[in-house]
Amino acid sequence: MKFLTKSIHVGENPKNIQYGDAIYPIHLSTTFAKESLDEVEEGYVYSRSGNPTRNSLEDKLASLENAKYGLAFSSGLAAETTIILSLLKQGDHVIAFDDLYGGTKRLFNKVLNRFGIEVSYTDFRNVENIEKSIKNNTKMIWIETPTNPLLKLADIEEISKLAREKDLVVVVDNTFASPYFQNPLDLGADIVLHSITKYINGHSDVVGGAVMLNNDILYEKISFHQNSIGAILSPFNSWLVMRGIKTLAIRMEQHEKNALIIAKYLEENSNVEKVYYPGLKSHPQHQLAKKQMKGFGGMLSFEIKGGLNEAKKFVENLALFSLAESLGGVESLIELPALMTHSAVPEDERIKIGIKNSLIRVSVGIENVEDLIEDFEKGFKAVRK
Ligand code: P1T
Repeated sequence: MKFLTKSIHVGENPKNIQYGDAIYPIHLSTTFAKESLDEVEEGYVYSRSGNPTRNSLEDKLASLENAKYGLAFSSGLAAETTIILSLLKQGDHVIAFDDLYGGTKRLFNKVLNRFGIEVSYTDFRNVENIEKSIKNNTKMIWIETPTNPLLKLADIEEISKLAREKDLVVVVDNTFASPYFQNPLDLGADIVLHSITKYINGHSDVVGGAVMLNNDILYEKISFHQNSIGAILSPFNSWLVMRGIKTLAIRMEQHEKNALIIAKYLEENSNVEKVYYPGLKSHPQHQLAKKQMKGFGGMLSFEIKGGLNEAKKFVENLALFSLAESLGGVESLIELPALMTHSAVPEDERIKIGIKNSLIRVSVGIENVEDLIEDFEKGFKAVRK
């Protein structure tokens, strides 16, 4: 099946449902009764360990990444935590892209470090930097591509090749691209991770995470810990995400169409210093984007001329773009990484990576793009005043 068909049909199984529901129902029951003690370990037992609605979503999630297995978590960070606690132990070392979602860095630097898991950061745009960072205790390479918020790319295929030689596990946070535009497992990665709070659900009404993978041993470990830690997605949220996924493909097409128009508009704008969008020819890794992605997505960032004051004035004078964290919903959102999503990253580190105070991150929604540009015109006018 092709993507659109899978997103609509996988996990629904109308023929296997008691009343023939055309869409999979919500099973809210926390526990499942048995006829006899001989059956207590058969089928569904307790909803944390397995729930029919969550499992249906997990089948759908797996299909989107061409994966054998899918697992749904209570948040993207819960998925990240579970991956790490399943596969690593005290004394192990992770190499991560230096440009990552601020919350992921907080998890690595302020939580996992207390349990003796060491993370070092480097610029993944050059694979040599990763090679140089490998130590005797390195166990995992943590990729985010495109990165949040600077839209830097890492070559998944190259890095996976290196990791295989060195026996390291490759995790790819595929949140920004969505499974519609990028499939890291097909490029050699071991584990794909999503904040399904974003594009996969797409309607800004569920916080959730997902892990997709093919390897049986890694799956056994992560699913054991998903149950043992208890970081599961609720049945209602699972159902909402099933519903959201059905339009993922057509939403992504529209997100990308709008984002490319806005990126080009910003590139021509005299109030703008620099635009970061992998779909622009001026993006230094545009060729890599064309090689490993099927589309460029709906996220972009830009530096406004001036500094923090100009950036603040711009975002506070928009009507259609809500000033809010998060991304990937049908409605457009805008934020200042320095003060919002990446405020947990120390300022000197932030500046070193390239996240300036004048950086504005945009999650381009699927509204009419002319209306969005008109809104930006208002923002720039307010800045010029
Ligand atoms: O918020 P949560 O569902 O726990 O997902 C965390 C996460 C993981 N990975 C990436 C690339 C992310 O962007 C996020 C969450 N990001 C935001 C809330 C944000 O505004 O960037």
